[in-house]
Amino acid sequence: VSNFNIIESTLREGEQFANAFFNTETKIKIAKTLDEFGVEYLELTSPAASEQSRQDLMAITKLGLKAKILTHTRCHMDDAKKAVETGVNGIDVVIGTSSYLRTFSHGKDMDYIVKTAGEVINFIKSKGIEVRFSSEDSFRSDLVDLLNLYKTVDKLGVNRVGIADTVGCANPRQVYELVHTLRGVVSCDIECHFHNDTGCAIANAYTALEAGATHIDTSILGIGERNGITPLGGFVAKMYVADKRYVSSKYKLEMLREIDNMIAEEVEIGIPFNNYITGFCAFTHKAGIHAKAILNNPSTYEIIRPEDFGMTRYVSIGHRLTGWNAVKDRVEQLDLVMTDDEIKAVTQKIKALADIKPLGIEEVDTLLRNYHRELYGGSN
Ligand code: HCA
Ligand code: CU
Repeated sequence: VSNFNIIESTLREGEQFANAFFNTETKIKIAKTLDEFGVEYLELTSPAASEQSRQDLMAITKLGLKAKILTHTRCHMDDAKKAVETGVNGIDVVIGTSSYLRTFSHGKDMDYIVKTAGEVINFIKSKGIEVRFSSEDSFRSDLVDLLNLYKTVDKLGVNRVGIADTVGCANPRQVYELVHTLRGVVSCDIECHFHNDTGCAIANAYTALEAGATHIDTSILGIGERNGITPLGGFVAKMYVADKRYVSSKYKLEMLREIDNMIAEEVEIGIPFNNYITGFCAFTHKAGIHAKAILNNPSTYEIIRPEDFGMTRYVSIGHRLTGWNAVKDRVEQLDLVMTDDEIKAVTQKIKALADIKPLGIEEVDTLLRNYHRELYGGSN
């Protein structure tokens, strides 16, 4: 995976999250923060959604951000006409292609879809605006229908075609196959959008890139319809592990914590304990064996360097799984001098107490200081 672009959709897919209500000021703050982080594109709600949505979109196109501003519309001339008047750099057009959506949502057949797609794409291109064409529910659509449709729109000169796992049913192997097949059929860029209903959204995004996709949709903390899509932070973590230098040069990684916090606060949720990078224990090491190795060389049990993301590692010692090497490290941090045998003895005291109840770091420190005083006296 040598090159990729992020289409950050917190301001579109993210608005579909149960708790999301972004006023103009908040949208501007989110857009500016993501732009500073370095995402290549920002995708915003359709101007056809509401009058305020239209005005907010125009306000954001006027900010002069580095990121390209996209809006997201149905494959319909009415929507396309509204969208081209807003000053956006590009329009992400979407239509449902699975038999579920064709039957129970918009009720159109494939011939209609091909014809309307052509009209809408030609119109947007005639305005000199970037256009992406995507199917919705791609993984439950007929493969032959899909490939024919993409081949047609590629010939019309779309900038990107999109694949969307709208219901979160796809696994990485299916993603690889579909994107790889599509790569052989179109010459334009390929964008992918993955819902996370079964926990595959990051893996699917990574695999899509391996198979030849070029653009990935994300949202902050993964917020979106139902349980959301590929989270920005988790996706960046995955890509960072694949190519530290490229990813660190592209994005201001140390901003992730501020970005996750900003959205958590806006939509009134906590950051999940097990969140990538910014979860409270993402860099906490506990078992004695881990702690010892981490203190010798962090790479033993860390694939991500916390300092690259402005985070700090924490070695937890107030528990029954603790080991004397980790305790020794704390003793040194506290500037206490003890022999290894004494440290081993005080470790046993910590374990005995921690068998009864978990200990906070202050309690451990007090225990260490008291023990030191018993041995050596003084005021420590
Ligand atoms: C939705 C639409 C969409 C569109 C994805 C895209 C999806 O169902 O709300 O245009 O890339 O998941 O299919 O978000
Ligand atoms: Cu979606």
